[in-house]
Amino acid sequence: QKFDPDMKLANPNNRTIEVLQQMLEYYSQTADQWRVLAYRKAITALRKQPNKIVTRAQARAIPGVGERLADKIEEIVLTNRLRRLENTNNTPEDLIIQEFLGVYGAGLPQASKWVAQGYRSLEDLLERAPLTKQQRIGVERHSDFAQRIPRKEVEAHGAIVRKAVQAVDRDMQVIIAGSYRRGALTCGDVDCLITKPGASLEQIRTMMLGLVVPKLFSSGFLKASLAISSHQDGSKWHGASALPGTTLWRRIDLLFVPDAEIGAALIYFTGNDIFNRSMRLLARKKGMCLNQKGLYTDVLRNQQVKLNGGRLVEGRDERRIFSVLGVPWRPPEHRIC
Ligand code: DCP
Ligand code: MG
Ligand code: MN
Repeated sequence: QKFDPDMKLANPNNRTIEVLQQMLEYYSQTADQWRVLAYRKAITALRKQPNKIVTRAQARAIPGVGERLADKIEEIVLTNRLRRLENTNNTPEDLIIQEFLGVYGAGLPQASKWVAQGYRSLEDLLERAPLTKQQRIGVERHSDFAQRIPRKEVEAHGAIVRKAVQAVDRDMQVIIAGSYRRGALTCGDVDCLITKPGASLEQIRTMMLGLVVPKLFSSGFLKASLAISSHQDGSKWHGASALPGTTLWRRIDLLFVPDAEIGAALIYFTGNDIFNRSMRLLARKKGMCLNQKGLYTDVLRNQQVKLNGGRLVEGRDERRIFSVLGVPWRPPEHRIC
């Protein structure tokens, strides 16, 4: 269900949702994925309520709202605010950690470590902290990477990658996935799936890392590499790119996908992450396993622990993965949970 600004005005739980949204944003910066999930569920559920939810009991009666969240909803309605929210932003350390979490590649452990070591600002990090090459880029380009990318610009980045890819091999394909494929008007990064009919991962990776990526660096489009999976079945290159004549760096992910896995990869990299989670959960309930490589059946589990990987049912055909799971086809624009 997409967020509709007109709905926001009409929704009687507008203010509550707004405060919960702020909490969600806070938790999504602390890598507390369970809380993020709980808040997202509660917000989605509240949006569907025709009446204003005022008491803890009313909130508790909504599916998807647990006890602790019900308490918070009541507190928001009564006080028009949430104490916890003020506490979370209270200490200066918290604010600094939040700023540091915006650095590409820095998770909570790294961000807290920097604070514990006495660094107080991005300038501090740049001047005094021992940074890896990638961390330095993350800090220097912090404000670039924080900016959303308009859809048209995502397309332009994709087109440059496609041109370079197809100059090497006419049959290679570039599909822009992620929030772009879900129809978002602005995106956090550019997610490019690189594939080719009949090709293996090895073939695609060799072509990309050996020819295309170096070429895109020398043409000046690629600016920096931030993460490359170097292990044997490594399948990604994360970095930064800029359109010709511009100075703004964007985050770009190149994801190498063998033909046999393109359907499962399309599902995984289209997301969103919550939609993925519910698809994986559904697969598990049916004794199957869904990951970014395929849908597997006859997976033997003993108390949650996977005993064997199962048998591949489908990896290539996105629609067929939906139908084997018994899920009616959902176009990417509707995969927002
Ligand atoms: N993904 C996932 N779980 C994660 C990270 C990613 O399932 N922990 C999947 C779902 C995402 C997709 O990969 O939709 C792409 O990841 P991004 O981080 O690029 O997220 P989006 O493209 O969805 O959003 P944004 O516009 O912020 O890039
Ligand atoms: Mg993305
Ligand atoms: Mn991405």
